[in-house]
Amino acid sequence: QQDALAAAFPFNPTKASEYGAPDAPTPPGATAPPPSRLASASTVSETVVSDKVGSSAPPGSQPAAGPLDRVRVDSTGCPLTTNQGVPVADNQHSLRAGLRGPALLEDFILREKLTHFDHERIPERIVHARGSGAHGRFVCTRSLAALTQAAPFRSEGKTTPVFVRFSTVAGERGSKDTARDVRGFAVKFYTEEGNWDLVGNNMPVFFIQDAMKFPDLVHALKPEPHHAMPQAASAHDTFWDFVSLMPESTHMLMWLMSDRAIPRSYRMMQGFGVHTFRFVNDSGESVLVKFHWLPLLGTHSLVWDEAVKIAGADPDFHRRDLWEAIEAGEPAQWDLAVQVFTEEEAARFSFDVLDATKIVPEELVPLQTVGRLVLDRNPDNFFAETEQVAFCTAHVIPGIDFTNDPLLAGRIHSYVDTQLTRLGGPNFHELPINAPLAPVHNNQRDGLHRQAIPRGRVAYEPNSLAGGCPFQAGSVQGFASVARRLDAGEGAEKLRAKPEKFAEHHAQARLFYDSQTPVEQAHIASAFRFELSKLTVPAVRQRMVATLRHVSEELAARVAQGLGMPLPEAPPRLDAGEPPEVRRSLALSLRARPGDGGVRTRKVAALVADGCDAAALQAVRAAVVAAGAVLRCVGPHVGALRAQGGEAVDADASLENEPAVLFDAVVLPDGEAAVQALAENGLAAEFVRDQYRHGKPLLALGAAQSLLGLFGVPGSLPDGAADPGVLAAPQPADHAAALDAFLAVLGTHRIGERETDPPRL
Ligand code: HDE
Repeated sequence: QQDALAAAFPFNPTKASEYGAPDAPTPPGATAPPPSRLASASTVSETVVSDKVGSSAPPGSQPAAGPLDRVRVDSTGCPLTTNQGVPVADNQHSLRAGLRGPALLEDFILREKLTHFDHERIPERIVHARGSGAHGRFVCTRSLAALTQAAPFRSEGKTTPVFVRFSTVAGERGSKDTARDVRGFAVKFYTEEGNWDLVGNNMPVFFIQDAMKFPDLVHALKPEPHHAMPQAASAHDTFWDFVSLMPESTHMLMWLMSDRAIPRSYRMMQGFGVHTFRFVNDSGESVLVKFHWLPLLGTHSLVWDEAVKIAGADPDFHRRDLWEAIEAGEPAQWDLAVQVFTEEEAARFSFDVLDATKIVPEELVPLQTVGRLVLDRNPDNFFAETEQVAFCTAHVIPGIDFTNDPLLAGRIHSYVDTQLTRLGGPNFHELPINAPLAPVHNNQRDGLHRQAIPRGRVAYEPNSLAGGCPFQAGSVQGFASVARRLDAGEGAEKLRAKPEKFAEHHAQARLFYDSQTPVEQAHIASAFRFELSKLTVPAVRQRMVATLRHVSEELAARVAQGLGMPLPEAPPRLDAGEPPEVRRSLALSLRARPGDGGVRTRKVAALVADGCDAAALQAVRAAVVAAGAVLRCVGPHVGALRAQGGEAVDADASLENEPAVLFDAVVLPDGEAAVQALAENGLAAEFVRDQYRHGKPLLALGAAQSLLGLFGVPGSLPDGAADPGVLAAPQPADHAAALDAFLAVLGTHRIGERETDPPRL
C-alpha cells in the first residue's frame, strides 16, 4: 500500500523525511530532482567553515543555497493540494447545493483558499519598505585575524554566504525606485558563529545624532498625516520644517541633495556602516572601525529630470536592473574596505567618532580593502526572502562590538522590536531567510509560529538532567562584550545631553560641498531649489536657505536666487568647533570612483524603423554586445520591421513603451527611409533630446546624422569645445572607429559638462 501511495503522490519537498534518502522517489514528469539534503549542523560545517573560496560548494553554486533547499517548493509534476496536503479535484468551482443553488459552508477547500488569501499581507517596514534583495557571498581577501575574531575575516579566501537588501527609505512598498532618497544597504552574513547584520546606507552619515529623534525625523519625512501626501518624497513642508530646525542634519542634507540620492543602479553605489563599530581580537583587544562598500562598477548617478521620468516609465528601475544583471550572469560586486583607528587617535580628531553625522575623512584614516561582496543569485520568492528578511543591528558575532554611539544604541533596540510586529512574533529568526546556518541551541521556547521541536524535558540552565547542556560557551568561544573602562567623560552623572564635539554641525557639510566637482555642486544647488520650491510655508524656506550660509555663501546665494528670494540673514553660529583636519576630500565626489571605464550591463538603444540599414545595425549590435553592454532595438512599434534590403528586423521595444530615460546611450543607424520615418516622429525627437539633456552619448551613422541637426542637438559644449558624446560617422568606413569612440564615452557614464541650467534642449 505504501508503494501505491508513493507512486500516486511521491514528492513532498517540504517534508523532511522524504528527501535526501538515497531511494527518494521522483514525481512523474518532474524535471527538478528532489532537494538533496537537510539543513543540519553537518551541512553548516560543510558549507561555511571553509578556508578557500568555493572549496565547500561545487563551482558556481551558492554556499547558502543548500540549506534553503529544505523549504524550497517546486510543484513540477505535482497535483494541487490543500494546505493539509489533500489533493484537490476541482480548483474552478465552489461547492454548491445544485447548479443555481447556494454555496455550502462545508466547502473547506474554498474557505481555506480565501482565508489564506485574506491574510497574505504583512505590515510593511516603517521605513525602508521598498526594497530588493539578492543572495551571494563575501570573500575575505585579507585576513584581519590580528584585529578581529569575526569569522568572515579570519583568513584570506574565507567565504561567507550573504543576503543583501537594498531599499529606499521614505516610500511605501509599491513606490518608485528613483525617488530622491537615502538607499539602504543591509548585509546579512551567515557565519559559522551566527548571523552578523551590517545594516548600512549608501551615505556615510545620518540626519540625527540621537535615537530619541528618529520617530520625529521619520514622521516629518513620511507623507503628511492629514492627506497622506507626498509619496516617496522629501520635497514637502514637514520634512524641511524639521531639518531646518535641526542643524545637526545639515551635513546629511548635503548628501541627500547630491547625486548620491538618485543612483543609476544599486550596483553603482557605495555602502557605509555609518556608525563607528569595534573590532575585537582573540586577546580581547579592540580597535575602532568604519565599514565601506565600494562598487566595482564605480559610483554613478542619474540626473534629476531623468529620475523623475524614470519613475513614470519604470517605477521598478533599480529592482529590474539588479534582477536582470544577475539573471544575465553579471554579478553585482563591491569591495569591502575598513578604516581602522584607535580610541587614542579618535580622541584627537576635531569631531567625535560617536557622532553619526560625521565621517572620518579618508585623508585622515585611509581605507584598507579586506574583502569582496559578490551577489549572483536572485531570490526564488520575493515575499519569503526579500520581504521576510529581518535585519537587526543587534545581530553581531564574536569579534564585532558596538560603540557608545547614541544613535546605534537606539537601533540595537528598534530592529528586533519592529520585527515582532512585522513578522508576528518572537520566532522570526526561524524563517528560512533569517535562520542562521550556525546551529541554534538555547532554552528559549514556544511563541507564535514556532518551527523547532526541542526535545527533552529540560528548558533551563543550569541543569543536571540534560548533562548541563546547552552549556555556556565561555568568553574564548562565545560572544563577550569588550571589557573597557566606562569613560563617560566629564558629566559622569546620569544625564540627557551630548558631548561637546557633537555641537559642531557645519564643518563637514562644507567639506562635502567644497569637495564636489562644479557639475555636482550645480546639482546640489538645483536639488535644494527644487525641494524648497515645493514648500508652501515661506518661513521654512527662508530658515533653510539662511542655514546654508554656514555651509557655503555661494550655495546659499545660488539657491536663494533660484527661489526668487533675497538672501536671508544667517542665523547666529552656535558651533565654533575645532579647525577641521581636512578641508577638501576628493573621495567625496562621485567622480573619484568612476569604475574601470567598462560598459558591462549598460543599456544602449538603437532607434529603428522600416528601411533601416540592417548591416549597420548588426555591426552596432556586435560591438555593443562584445563590450558586455545590452542593445535593444527601439522602433515606432514592437515586432517586425523591414530593413533597407527587405531583411526582417525585430524591434524589442517601442518609443512609447521604453523611452530614452531607460537607456544609457543611443545609436541612430543608417538608412534613408528609416531616418525619414524617425524625422517625422515626435517620440523619436523626444528620445534624442532626452538622451542629450541627460548627458548621454549619441552616435549617428550615415544619413541619421541629419536627425541630430533636425532635433536641435548642439555639437559643442556650452564653453565652445566639441561635445565628446555627440558622435557621427557619415561613411560606413568610419562606423567601427565611431563605435569604439562611442563605447569609450559610454564608459565615462555622462557628459556633465554638457549641462546648462535651464537645459538648452
Ligand atoms: Fe534603520 N530602521 N533606524 N537606519 N534601517 C529600519 O527596521 C531605526 C538608521 C536601515 O532592508 C527598521 O526592519 C532607528 C541608520 C536600513 O530590511 C526600523 C534608527 C541607518 C533598514 C529602523 C535608524 C539605518 C532600516 C524598519 C535611529 C544606516 C532596512 C524595518 C536610531 C546605518 C533594512 C526594520 C532592510 C530599517 C529603525 C537609523 C539603515 C524601524 C530607530 C543610521 C538599511 O527598525
